[in-house]
Amino acid sequence: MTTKDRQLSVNRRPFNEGVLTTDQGIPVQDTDNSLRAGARGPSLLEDFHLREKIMRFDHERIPERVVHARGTGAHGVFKVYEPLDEYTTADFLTDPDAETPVFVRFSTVQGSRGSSDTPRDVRGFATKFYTRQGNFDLVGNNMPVFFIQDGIKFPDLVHALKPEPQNEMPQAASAHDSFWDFVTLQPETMHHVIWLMSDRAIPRSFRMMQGFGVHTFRLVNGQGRSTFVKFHWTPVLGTHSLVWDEAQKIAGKDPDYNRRDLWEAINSGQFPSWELGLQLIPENRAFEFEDIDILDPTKIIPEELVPVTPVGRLTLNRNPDNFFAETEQVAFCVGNVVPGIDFTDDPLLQARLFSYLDTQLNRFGGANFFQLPINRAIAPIRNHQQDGFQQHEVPVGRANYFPNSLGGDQPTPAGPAGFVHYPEHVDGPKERKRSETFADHYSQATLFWNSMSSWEKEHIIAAYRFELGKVESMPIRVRLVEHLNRVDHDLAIAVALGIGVEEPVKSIDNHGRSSPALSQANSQRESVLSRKIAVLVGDGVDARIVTSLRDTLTERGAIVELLAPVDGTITTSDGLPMEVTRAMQTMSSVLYDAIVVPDGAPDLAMDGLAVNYAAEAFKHGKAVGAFGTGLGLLQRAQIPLTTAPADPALIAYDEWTPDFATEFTKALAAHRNFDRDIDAVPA
Ligand code: HDD
Repeated sequence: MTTKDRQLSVNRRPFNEGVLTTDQGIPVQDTDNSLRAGARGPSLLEDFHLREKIMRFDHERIPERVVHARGTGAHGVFKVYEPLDEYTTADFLTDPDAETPVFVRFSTVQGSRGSSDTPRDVRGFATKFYTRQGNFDLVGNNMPVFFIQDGIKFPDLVHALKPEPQNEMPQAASAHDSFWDFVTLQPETMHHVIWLMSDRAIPRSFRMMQGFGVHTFRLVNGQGRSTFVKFHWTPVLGTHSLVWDEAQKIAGKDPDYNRRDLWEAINSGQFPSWELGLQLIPENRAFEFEDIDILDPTKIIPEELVPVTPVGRLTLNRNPDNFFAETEQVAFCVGNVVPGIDFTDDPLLQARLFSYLDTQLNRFGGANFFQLPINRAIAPIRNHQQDGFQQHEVPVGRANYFPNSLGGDQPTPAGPAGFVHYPEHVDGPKERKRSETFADHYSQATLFWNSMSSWEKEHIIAAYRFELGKVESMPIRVRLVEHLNRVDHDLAIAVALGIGVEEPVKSIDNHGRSSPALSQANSQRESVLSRKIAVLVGDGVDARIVTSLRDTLTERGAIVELLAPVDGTITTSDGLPMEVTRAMQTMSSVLYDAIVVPDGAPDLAMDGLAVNYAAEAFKHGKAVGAFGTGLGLLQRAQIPLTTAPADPALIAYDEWTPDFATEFTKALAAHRNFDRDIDAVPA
């Protein structure tokens, strides 16, 4: 149990215990009938239980977050590997014995609170570290750059991105005119937009996405020396994505897809984990990078220039007890930093320092939201701030000011032991002006494009085509192609071809640089941990083989579900009943990472739904396996069983052998085979 957990336990109240009472603790006689003047008469105003119950219901909602409204969270711990005293005094980064409690909230950006988990969107990755020196909030995203360079453009960006004002459409989608109008008029967005068009925008799982602090921050050590830093979270399970067709279908089949995935993984003890990595840049190297101003949040510092040093491990190990109390009420503020961590002059970061505190006042209706159990620091809070809506504490004493003699002059400022702002020297005229060093908007979009594998490039082209295909204004489409032409000529042509825009004339040469770390094709592909497999079964399958397959995959950490035409049991080849997990109708191939069709139930090949499971899984690049009569189903799904070169994710055996499980595991770990030819498969 962490310190935070112990602190939270004071506020836990079981839902299901004892006698029903009012909010005043008065036992309730009957909660099904209001107090009436006669059984058929009018309700009486004096019915305090009725009034309270309805009043409480009427007031259940608080304003949803203006962005990142849809999200889910979990508790966990962070541990640093080695003391980082050389760079920072932050206690949680210098004491390898310290297990710092954390709460992490993942989110989408555009959609409202009830929207689906899988739109094409940026994902938020916000971490509250409850350190012994107070709360540190690292409020990042799963993409390392941002759309705009100055926070003053944030309202414009968000207005353009969110549903349009005249009809509140489309929900949770960037594929509409106002978004593309804005971004094509604001070319600093081009780098982030190409990330948004990549598969990064449709993560397979929150557990399989990176996180980034985006801005350059500062670490400050005991001698007052500052080092610029960029924060990276790298998922132990690798960085993996869905495909767009799949993401759209999941939005209907299971809008809670990512939320459920996190919840189930934690409940089943498969605790998701990320490594914290730092890119450390000594002050005197800040101007060393050609074309990159470290204060510009639309730029990365490629790992080839500054490597990412792994420094610690985050593990999420406990689901919240209550969604509203914890996940909805958690209030992140970018301004929450601890001694040893400080800000930089990145103009996006500077605006965020205002916005987060301000928005929490709107969400909570007052300044005491820091007292809510989920937001409360584990460090002692002592000051002379007071009163306001919802004061939960009872401050005792009379000296509510400083200095004072009536209270022993306490609490006393800590002096140099407190948070000392880094004494950065600043000098300049007041002016509304952007630095010339922020002027390059294309070369890192090109870097990203160049770093993609061929299938990633195909997915990006398809995404631009999809999005711009929904844009009604032709001039906006044309403008986008003009911008892409400055990123890469071939990309511009490919997109233009798909959206009815004339091929542009080549205007610039691609600089040819790439950064392999940017490609998801280079991510970890060894583990099948928590991968979900649907085994399609029907009457006649061999129980021994199905059980052996299931056991082998389960032992390796995968989750195997047996799906049959109807729920309940099937009759296996030895005439005995075998319990299935669910009926095929209640699920869908898009909710699984892989499909297996075993021998013994040839009738399944005549079941359109079963055939669709296989066809769709194949279309989405997933591992598809079959043996014996199972092959017949793949044939009906028009899956080419005799492709050359062999498809490593198509495991087709004439009969069962234990090798099948081994080969299938390999294919599953590889996540997807996007190199297969899927165009002919109808799904
Ligand atoms: Fe923001 C929420 C991430 C720029 C203003 N933002 C919010 C959340 C995340 C981010 C993850 C959800 C926090 C949660 O789970 O409660 N935002 C970012 C990143 C940015 C960024 C990585 C750029 C690097 N944001 C940004 C700017 C502004 C805001 C420039 C305003 C000037 N963001 C907000 C906000 C939100 C928010 C309006 C809405 C709800 C909240 O803060 O708590 O204040």
